[in-house]
Amino acid sequence: MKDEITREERVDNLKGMGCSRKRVEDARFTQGKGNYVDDIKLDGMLFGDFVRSPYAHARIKSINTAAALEVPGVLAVLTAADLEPLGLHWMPTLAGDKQMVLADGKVLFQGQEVAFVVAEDRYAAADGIEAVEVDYEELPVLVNPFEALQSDVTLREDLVGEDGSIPDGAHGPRKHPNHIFTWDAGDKAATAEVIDNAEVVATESMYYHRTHPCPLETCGCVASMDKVNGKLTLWGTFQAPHAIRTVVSLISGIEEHNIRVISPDIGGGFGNKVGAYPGYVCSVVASIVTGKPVKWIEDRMDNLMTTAFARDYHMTGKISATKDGKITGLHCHVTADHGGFDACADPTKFPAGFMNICTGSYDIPTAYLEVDGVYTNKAPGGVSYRCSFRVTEAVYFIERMIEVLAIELNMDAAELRRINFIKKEQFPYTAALGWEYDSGDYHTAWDKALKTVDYDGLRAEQAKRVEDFKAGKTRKLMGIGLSFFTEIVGAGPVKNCDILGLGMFDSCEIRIHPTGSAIARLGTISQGQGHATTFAQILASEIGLPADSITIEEGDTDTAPYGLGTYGSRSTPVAGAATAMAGRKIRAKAQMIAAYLLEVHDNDVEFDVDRFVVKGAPEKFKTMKEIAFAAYNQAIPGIEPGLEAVSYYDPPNMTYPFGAYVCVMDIDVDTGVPEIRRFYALDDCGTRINPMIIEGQVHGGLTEALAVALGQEIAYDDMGNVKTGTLMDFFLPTAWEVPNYETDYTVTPSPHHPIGAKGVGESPHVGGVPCFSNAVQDAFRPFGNRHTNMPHDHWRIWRTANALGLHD
Ligand code: MCN
Ligand code: CUM
Repeated sequence: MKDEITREERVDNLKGMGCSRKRVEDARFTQGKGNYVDDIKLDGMLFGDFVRSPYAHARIKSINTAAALEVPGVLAVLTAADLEPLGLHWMPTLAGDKQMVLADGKVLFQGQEVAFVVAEDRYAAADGIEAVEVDYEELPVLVNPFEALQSDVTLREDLVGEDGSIPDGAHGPRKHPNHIFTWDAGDKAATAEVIDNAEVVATESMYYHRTHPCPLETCGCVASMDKVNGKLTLWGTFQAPHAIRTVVSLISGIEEHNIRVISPDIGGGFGNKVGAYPGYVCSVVASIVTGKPVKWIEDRMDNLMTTAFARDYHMTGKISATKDGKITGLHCHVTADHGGFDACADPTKFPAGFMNICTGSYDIPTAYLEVDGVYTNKAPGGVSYRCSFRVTEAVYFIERMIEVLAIELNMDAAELRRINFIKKEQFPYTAALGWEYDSGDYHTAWDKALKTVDYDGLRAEQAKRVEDFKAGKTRKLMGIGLSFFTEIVGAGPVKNCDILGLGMFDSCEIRIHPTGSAIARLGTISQGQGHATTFAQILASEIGLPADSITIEEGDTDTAPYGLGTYGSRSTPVAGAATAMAGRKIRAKAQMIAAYLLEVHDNDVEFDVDRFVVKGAPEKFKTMKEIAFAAYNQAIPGIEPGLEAVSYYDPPNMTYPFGAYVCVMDIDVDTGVPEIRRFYALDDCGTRINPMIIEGQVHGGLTEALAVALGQEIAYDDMGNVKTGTLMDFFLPTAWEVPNYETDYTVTPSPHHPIGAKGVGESPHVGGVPCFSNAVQDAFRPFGNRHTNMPHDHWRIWRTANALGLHD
């Protein structure tokens, strides 16, 4: 048989790995045909909403629901007293703590859920909420974790013995009633010794402020209990639908096979939708009580004020080096503000996430990290916002410490990085705090970045600008922001990563249909990352069927294989690997079918793009389409009919993507307005599946980095009032503030991942925040600036200029 088309054309037809295939999801999204939770409308569906606490810390003396129950359309009002007999007034958090579902005796943060009003529609629920009378007695408020650790006000009375004793928490001993855990890594004594005897030491304290990912779609769910069949269906904004099913089963007692959890389209997750919220529990209970479906959807203020915040890390560092800039040791202490309940969503053994990657991209022989978690009167959460489990904090910390050390050494910060990078030949590299970096080539990436932006030219221009400024010729300073980051994503190896005891493997199940098209289902769930597009590309390359003929389905626990969901940029490293492995099982069976059809031995055929060919006789082949059909219509001795496969993949290690970013900024010292002139981002995420999707991820992550570095903050006043609970006060960048990003890449495959891919979803955020911040700080370096805290909004930048005497 003669080919009609060339081999290259056959490759192109697959739209497999490496192709900038257009997003298949966008057909529905761009036409308003997405199906989000709030689009779900069921017969007789009710609406539930919360009475929330106006106080950050108060005792609840009484709740009177009588007037609310009189409001037309209100059907029920749930309080902790109603949930208590069911054992549902508290729920477990993903961090081993427990959290009130509805206020039980007291409230611990502003906006906390106090009562759940169930009504015929959202409007009646709102009227009902107004009519619930709650009598509060205000208590002293603690919003500063350092004060909380000294205070004699106990926030969590449930965690103190009657005799005043302090029982251990989920992560060991606690040293104060408001203390959650101490977690450490590395060699404390050796690090102290190295730093004490070092030629040069730089010390700095920094605060990575509290912020919020603010997805366009807020959190919500619809619970529908079918009492006849005993089946509960729960639609919701879940980044981990299977884990939610298990949690719902464990806390409700409903058997897991009778629970179906569905994540429909999700309008952005960014970690905000990993945890379990009181709204889920109350909706389920309300549906069971009323026998009707119940919907709960947060409004914007609810979302900003109460669901998973990000960061709130107070970090103090010491970094030591030789006179010529070789780093010898690193010490980091963190005071971590977790709010009223420890509801972080880290792997169990890592209460501070992967903060112990804080040695960054550098070969630092000795290091020590210690983290103290603290309760305060703020909303719970802590792991969200493209954070890779606190890697944003870790990278911000080390990239600021490097800059401060460069000042101390009076050295160029790019050069200081270069001489300390882990070298290509050192991989796999075991860091002082324990992680084994799989692969990297930092010098190549750094040199490419610096060359592309003409780093030396920029520094010369900056020096000239300083001269001009001093001579009164300009009021604008120039900052060159540098950052080099190493991420750790793909949680994770079951041996050290679990959430609530569930090992963090992931999965893919493939069914090939007789006509040569397919459906693949995964344990992950896209929230905008384009999985339906990219996972089909992995399969296209693995099994030789066009990506356009492969449906990817996620998010329905009745159909998808068990997986831990999408966060920590784990989908590609874990579920992507499962996809490739399941594809290879398909291919292995296809090989046997092909050999049978071609009447040769299995070993005499080989895979070639979209077919198996007889070795040495390329004109003799069977296409995957033909093989698929044969799997269903031929009786092949020794081979079962059908063509299906499933893979559960436990990754042997995490993946370690990295990148080199440069930001060039002009700052008007009189207005404090920064103008981003250039932003260059080089990312290395190993094998690239879809360059266009990667670029989209990078643009999104950088824009969120800009937001966090330059203005976004969840700020509290001393009374625990959230000062930034609306989009009037909470900065969301628009096209107006966002610069034109230049993206670039190198490719250093992961040696242990079946296709060499590393994650990328969070990289631009992790690397972007220090890059923007360093640009601001660098502009002021010639005038004596060492460190100022984010967010660098216009007011704070102006104050920095003022404090440095630049307005005199
Ligand atoms: N990709 C690729 N080649 C690679 C790596 C990734 O083409 N070498 C593609 C993937 O196939 C996938 C996308 O890039 O389509 C992101 O993949 P990955 O890095 O594996 O991250 P996840 O899919 O696990 O997404 C999670 C990550 C996280 S944790 C946050 S937070 C975040 C982020 O993704 N939330 C997002 N990006 C987001 N983007 C959107 N639009 N919405 C969110 O909520
Ligand atoms: Cu930490 S935000 Mo993402 O892991 O969903």
